[in-house]
Amino acid sequence: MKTEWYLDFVAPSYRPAREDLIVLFRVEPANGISMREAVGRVASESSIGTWTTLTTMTPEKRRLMAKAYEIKGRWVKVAYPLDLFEAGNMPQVLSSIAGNIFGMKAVRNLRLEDVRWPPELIKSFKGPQFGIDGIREIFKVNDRPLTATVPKPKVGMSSEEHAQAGYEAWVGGIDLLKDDENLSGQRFNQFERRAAQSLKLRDRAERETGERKSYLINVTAETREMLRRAKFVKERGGEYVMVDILTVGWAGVQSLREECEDLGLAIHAHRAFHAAFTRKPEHGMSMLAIAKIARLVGVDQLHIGTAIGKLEAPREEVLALQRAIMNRNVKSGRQILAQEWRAIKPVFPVISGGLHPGLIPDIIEMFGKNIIIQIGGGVWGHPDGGRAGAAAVRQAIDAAMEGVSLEEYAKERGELRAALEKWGRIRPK
Ligand code: CAP
Ligand code: MG
Repeated sequence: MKTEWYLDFVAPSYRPAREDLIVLFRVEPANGISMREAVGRVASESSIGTWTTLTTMTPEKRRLMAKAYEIKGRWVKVAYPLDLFEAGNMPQVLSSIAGNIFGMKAVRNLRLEDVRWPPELIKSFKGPQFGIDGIREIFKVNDRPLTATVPKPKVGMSSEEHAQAGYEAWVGGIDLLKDDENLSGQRFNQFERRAAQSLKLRDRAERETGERKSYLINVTAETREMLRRAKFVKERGGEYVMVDILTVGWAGVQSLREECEDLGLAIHAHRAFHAAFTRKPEHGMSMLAIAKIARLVGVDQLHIGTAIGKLEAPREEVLALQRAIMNRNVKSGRQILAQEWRAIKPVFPVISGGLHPGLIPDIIEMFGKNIIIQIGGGVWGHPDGGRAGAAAVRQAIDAAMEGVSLEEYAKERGELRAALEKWGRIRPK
């Protein structure tokens, strides 16, 4: 009597259909388990199977079986029939392709590396409301990176201090004030007070500088509260909400995306928590897969790393992330599946983490100018304060865009000179 049917999910000669969802997995079988047995278990457990044969199976149900169809070393591609998934329901898709399988005894390690999203599923998600062109339209700035800063210390300021820091940074030259990922509505910095006061000073900074300014206010909270906070931001004249996409979860992000469609608010996505499962190449889920989900669900801006800052991110990985969220069509590559994005708009890449003016030319040289550069400590650690730190950031960008060395540019610009004297070109650890 046959007690298991895992190998029924292995179909090396299968050629995926256009409407299949395809996942690229890295699979490390447990001792005593062959690669075929391991990939059969992955395809089975993530589609319709379980540990043993079933009396309830019918030919009709078998058409929902996933198929492991390409095994190369530790890498396998699994094709999933479209009917396995509910259109527009990201949590359900991930409960399937990124659910139980990570805990199976049959695999010592398992990593979900990339997902090729089929056209039918892509159509069921909103994608970014504004995209890069829409964001640049708000600021009327097309010839340089946009800039953002987070007041530091990241939490601890009162609403008044936070708003004042925002004013200093805006008049110093920064485009976007940003809340830190763990700032929401603490007792000493209530959300409504911070929003109201910061947006009032934003208006003043716009009048004084003649430049558009905005505020990425963090609405991260229980979902209904997030929607309430988004409405509050709209009433106060804000253009954005910021959300920690992984700690609120994809259902929360989808609800916020729906609300922001009605309110006409852009979404800035922070990815705090990602390194809990993206950092190890042998187990978990790649930031590439996360970034593509974020684009599908519909954020307008997304942190993707710096390659040279304080947080771990190999240069090639960050560049691949940038292509995945910006390009209309992504070519297949090493551990990357080809992806057509059809009508889904591009997402603005945010380069952030351990940056300061001395690193700006390297960043622009690596990622180009169609990026947002976020600098926290590199502004608020400036010897002459946040306003000077903001000015130094803009001066470093102007130098890079004019092809002039920072040192040359700093001869006539004290704020940049002071930043270079403090940090030079150091790359934080
Ligand atoms: C950067 C930051 C951002 C990180 C997040 C921080 O501050 O505000 O959260 O960039 O990482 O809290 O560290 P600094 P990533 O500019 O002072 O480093 O962008 O890789 O998601
Ligand atoms: Mg932060």
